[in-house]
Amino acid sequence: MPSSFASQTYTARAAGFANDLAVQLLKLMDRKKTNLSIAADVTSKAELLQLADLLGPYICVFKTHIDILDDYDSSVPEALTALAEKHDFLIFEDRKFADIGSTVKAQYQSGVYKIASWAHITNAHPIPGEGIVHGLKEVGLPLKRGLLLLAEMSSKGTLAQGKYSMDTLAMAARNRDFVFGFIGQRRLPLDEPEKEDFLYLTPGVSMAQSGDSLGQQYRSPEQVVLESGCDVIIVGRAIYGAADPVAEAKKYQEAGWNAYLQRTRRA
Ligand code: S5P
Repeated sequence: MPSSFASQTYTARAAGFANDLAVQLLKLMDRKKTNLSIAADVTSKAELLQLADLLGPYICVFKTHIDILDDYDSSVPEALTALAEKHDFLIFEDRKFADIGSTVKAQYQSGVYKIASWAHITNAHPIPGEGIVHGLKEVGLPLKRGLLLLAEMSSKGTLAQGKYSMDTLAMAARNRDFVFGFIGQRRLPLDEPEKEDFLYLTPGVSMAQSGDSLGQQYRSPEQVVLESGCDVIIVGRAIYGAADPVAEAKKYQEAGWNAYLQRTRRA
């Protein structure tokens, strides 16, 4: 580390992506000078929309778990979309699909949440095999959406490691029109030197804690971006749980951005 791709600017890397949304995200990050994503794991729509409005100026991606809202209704995606336009960020529904292609297709398109109709980005576990990507792609590609695969997880004892993670990369490489990156803990090159670029979005980030009581494990923005070559830091409780979430978001934005500048300069 850093690989040849990780040492380039986000904008320079945009040309190497087949998925439109990845191109949009890479350019957005340089334009806004942020590689911060907020994991807004709150349970009321008022809190969720307030976080999106308050933190919108400092983030590139707003990550939701829409199914934890106690008071969800169809006005939520509409309001979130308006805030995404106002503040120039993308919406990532962290749905972690994990079923056969036919089922995930229905889960993505239909039901209460109709995720595909509003979430620019969603993600899936590769555990069922490649049919999961094909099913989601049938719905998402015509809508110009993008998919991330979970190659690794931040939690203690995760089974997503070793060959499983490398096979996940190979699955993504066969579906570059739709899959533009990973949820992962470090850049995992398929080939050395890397032939194809992917984006790595990384949760498990805190500057204050090393973990929680339920197996979450944290690293600093520097460890994630500079040492592990990841592209986007995903920060949840460390920001929305702070007394002043805006001040905290600014700190994480600055730390993530400085790590990226150092990474691209030292090449
Ligand atoms: O490996 C993972 C993958 C994800 S998407 N580990 C994670 O923690 N996440 C998500 O990131 C998790 O679902 C939560 O929304 C967020 C981390 O939240 P925090 O409060 O621990 O920062």
